[in-house]
Amino acid sequence: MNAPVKDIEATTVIPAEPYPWPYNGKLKPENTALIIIDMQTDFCGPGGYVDKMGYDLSLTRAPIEPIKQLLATLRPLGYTIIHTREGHRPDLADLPANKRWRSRRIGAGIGDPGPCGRILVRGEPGWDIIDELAPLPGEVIIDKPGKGSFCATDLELILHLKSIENVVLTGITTDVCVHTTMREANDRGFECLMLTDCCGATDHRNHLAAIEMIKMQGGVFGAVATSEQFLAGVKAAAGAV
Ligand code: C5J
Repeated sequence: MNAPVKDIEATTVIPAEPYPWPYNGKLKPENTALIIIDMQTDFCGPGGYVDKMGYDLSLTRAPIEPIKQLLATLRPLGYTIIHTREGHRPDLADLPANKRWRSRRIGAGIGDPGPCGRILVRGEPGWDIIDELAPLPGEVIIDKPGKGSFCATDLELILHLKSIENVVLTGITTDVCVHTTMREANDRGFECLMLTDCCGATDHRNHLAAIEMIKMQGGVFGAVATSEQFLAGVKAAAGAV
């Protein structure tokens, strides 16, 4: 009788900070999801919510090209791709009064008419994901009323049903929706990686600060890397199977 063969599982890690990611070396298309957060006209297009608030759109548009490159590699390899959209029901039943009040105070009232339709309202032109990063048929889209992608959505259920363990975070804005989602995912036991060049904030100092926060305490919410570092790991993992 032949002796049993020990299964040696291939491991791949990304040279991320503050530790090589993922912690267990298990980076595979079957257990890893890319989440692209809120790449909507309202957050990075002319006439949208962020534009109306007077912020520099070049900061929130910076991740478009790097995310496109990421998709070009991950889609054919079979990684799970998830898109999110922040927005509210047309009757605003899911819009907290204080969120509306604060936005109106600075001249960009959520639910009010703007150049791209009603601001942050589902179904309006400004709420759409930008054409450059449009979801493909079959990719998951999560509609969320808040900053975190787990609050009042079925994201956690979907990740579990797809046996996802690793979550790669991209999109806008680094310090708000991306950070909140990373914190939520980390608390739920997902192994998180933020890709720094695939995120952007309305203030570059906040983008940098949000990255630093992740690196504290040995990686308090996970780790950070560039898309170049991540894609090198993905390609190595693909060669290892
Ligand atoms: C914000 C977001 N900043 N997608 N939303 O209101 O980060």
